[in-house]
Amino acid sequence: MTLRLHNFFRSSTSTRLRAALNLKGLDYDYVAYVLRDGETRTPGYLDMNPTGLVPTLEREDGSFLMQSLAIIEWLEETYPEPALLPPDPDGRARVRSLAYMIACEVHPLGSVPTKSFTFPASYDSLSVKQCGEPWNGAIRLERFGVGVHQGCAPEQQPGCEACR
Ligand SMILES: N[C@@H](CCC(=O)N[C@@H](CS)C(=O)NCC(=O)O)C(=O)O
Repeated sequence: MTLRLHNFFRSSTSTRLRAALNLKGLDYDYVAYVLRDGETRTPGYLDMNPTGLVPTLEREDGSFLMQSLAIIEWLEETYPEPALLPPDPDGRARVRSLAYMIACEVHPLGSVPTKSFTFPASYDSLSVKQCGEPWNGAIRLERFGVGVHQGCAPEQQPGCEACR
């Protein structure tokens, strides 16, 4: 058996893990879930990952890992080459600080629970943008020279992979 990735194609946490797996050149089986259909809230999924979130990595021995950054750290320690982190402590601190900015500050604002509490009746992206502006991690990331997709005009969104 190979690694099995339980994930959702449009989930940013799943995407960061797929990127790490692909950069390391690791083979894995892709197991797809649809979040809005509640497919990660079933007893079977909760047995693998009690948080009901994606991604979950199933290992060769049938055990499971959760939390995308913890899984990426595990990959880095288990399959050190090619390395995802730079060799020097300063470089490692820089990469980790960018990763934590996204995971700790940007991601929670766009998560399903945040959006459903904040905009229970009518969720629209303009309101989310206005609400998120004071904490907009993307702006901080750009100060580090990291390009961030800010979203297309409505008429361009159907053709844009990142907006879909
Ligand atoms: N800190 C977790 C966050 C995982 C997470 O929020 N996953 C989202 C998709 S990006 C999810 O499963 N959402 C479904 C839900 O909240 O019901 C990680 O990095 O793995």
